[in-house]
Amino acid sequence: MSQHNLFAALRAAFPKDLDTVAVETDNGLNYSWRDLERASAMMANLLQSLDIPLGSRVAVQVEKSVEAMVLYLATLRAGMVFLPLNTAYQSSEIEYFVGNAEPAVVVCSSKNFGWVSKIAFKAGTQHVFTLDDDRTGSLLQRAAHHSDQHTTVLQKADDLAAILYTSGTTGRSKGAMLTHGNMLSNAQMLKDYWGWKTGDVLIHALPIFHVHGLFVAIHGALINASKMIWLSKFDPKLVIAKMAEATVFMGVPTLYVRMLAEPGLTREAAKHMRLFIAGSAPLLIETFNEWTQRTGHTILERYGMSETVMLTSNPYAADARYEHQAERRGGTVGFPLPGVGLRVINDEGQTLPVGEIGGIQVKGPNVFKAYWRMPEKTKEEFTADGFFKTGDVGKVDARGYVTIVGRSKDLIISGGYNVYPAEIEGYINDMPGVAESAVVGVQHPDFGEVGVAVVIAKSGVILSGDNIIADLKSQLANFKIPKRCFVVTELPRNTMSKVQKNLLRDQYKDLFTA
Ligand code: MLC
Ligand code: AMP
Repeated sequence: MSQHNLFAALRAAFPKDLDTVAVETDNGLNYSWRDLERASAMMANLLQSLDIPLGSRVAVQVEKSVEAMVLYLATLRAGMVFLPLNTAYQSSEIEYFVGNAEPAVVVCSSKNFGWVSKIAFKAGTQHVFTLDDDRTGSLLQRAAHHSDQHTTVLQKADDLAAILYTSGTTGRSKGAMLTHGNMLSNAQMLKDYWGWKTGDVLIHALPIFHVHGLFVAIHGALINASKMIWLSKFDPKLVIAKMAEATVFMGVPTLYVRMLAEPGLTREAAKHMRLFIAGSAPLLIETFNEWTQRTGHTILERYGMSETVMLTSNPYAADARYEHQAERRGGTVGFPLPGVGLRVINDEGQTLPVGEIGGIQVKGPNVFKAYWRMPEKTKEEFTADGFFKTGDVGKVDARGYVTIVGRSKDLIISGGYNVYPAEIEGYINDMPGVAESAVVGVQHPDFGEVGVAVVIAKSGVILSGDNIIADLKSQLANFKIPKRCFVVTELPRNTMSKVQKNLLRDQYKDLFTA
């Protein structure tokens, strides 16, 4: 069997001189390529010593650190499946993911060990380790006893590398199963498409529990043997200061908006940079234009999903191999990437002509295998001829540029994080005295979009919006909390009695922008 382990391909790209710097952190540490190689070998040996089968899930909820990235590499290396979890998730959210994925290993911050281990042991997990962002924790202590030599476990392209939980259209979160082949094909293609060069340096300022920071950014740098400037948290001033030593930056639109608010963002500050990439949420044309004016650089916007990694991208430069490549166009997400099939479909399932708006469907080596233990859901989300229904609504123009105009899925994207109104409504509806609720997304100058809750009380009950928000905060990840909550006497309904969310969105549209 030939080797398709994603780690093997990333490792093969390491530079000849393993003692050069691979990662430089914001607290003054330098990790060489040899450090990544040895530390991931030790952790991979530890995972294998646990006597758990190949394909076991390793669920990880830890603060951002280089060691957390090494744990990701070690998991691939050992033929296990990485399951990253947002650090904002609270116990009921973690309970669901751990119960559903049944990980053999759970790694958490030591401050959360009490409640996380309780959930994990209840779900049958045998091994719970801690890992903190100051290079401490039982994971590192245990790994220190293992050899720094390790032979990467053979994997087929179709073997599972990671599970990313995402809610999609309705119901509970679904685990999107991504294979080694999904991610390697995407990473190799993007290296070429985005013109990665020898000497490129990436500023890594995103969290590492979603596609953008974990896969697109890390794979992009590693497969090009590029150094990463590793920021534990996004700080606009620090990113601008680091631009003098870097060439590539990736961010969600909120990061660009926040950097534009800094007077230090100038052409001079950005002159060493080669490429600014944005995605995960719509980039406003105003942000796109202002960035060009202030820095002289045109942001390259691309579009992707947890289920598919990257799907479309604006061009890096005009390139004869991709006949239609031309300029980066604000307001569009560019062209389907090489190997990605993309079509726009109407409600009857017919492919629409140029310029017409419909549901976006995609196909390609990057598209995930299935939803974890949900064969019915998986079937629903694919067409008979193998296209995945993204839930995004868009159009393709005559030159092939794709524009996303909306979503058929009821989803709010806030600062690059997905928030599912149905989930929040479920929590509000369970509160005493609540008759019904609706959560809608409205424009926000910083986060792009935020949730607003509109609630009806049961007859005779007096509710307070602030109390509802406080109650939600005690149960849910902070980014999911609606920024405002209104208690009203009725919700707008259509003739079928369905709440008309479009009217609510309209009613509250200027709440944060007026
Ligand atoms: C933080 N807050 C948010 C929020 N992030 N509210 C709404 N949406 C968000 N995204 C709130 C917190 O609840 C808190 O509120 C307050 O802001 C301060 O929290 P914080 O953690 O200190 O915030 P900050 O560090 O400023 O974080 C903002 C951010 C972060 C933009 C840096 O959200 C972020 O890193 N976003 C990137 C998400 C990302 O990587 N997405 C990629 C998905 S992959 P309070 O009330 O408690 O004080 C994907 C596929 C693809 O979509 O195509 O890439
Ligand atoms: P996630 O499930 O977190 O991976 O989020 C994927 C969703 O983010 C997509 O289905 C889109 O709705 C949205 N998205 C990603 N990139 C873009 C973009 N450049 N413009 C608009 N929406 C985007």
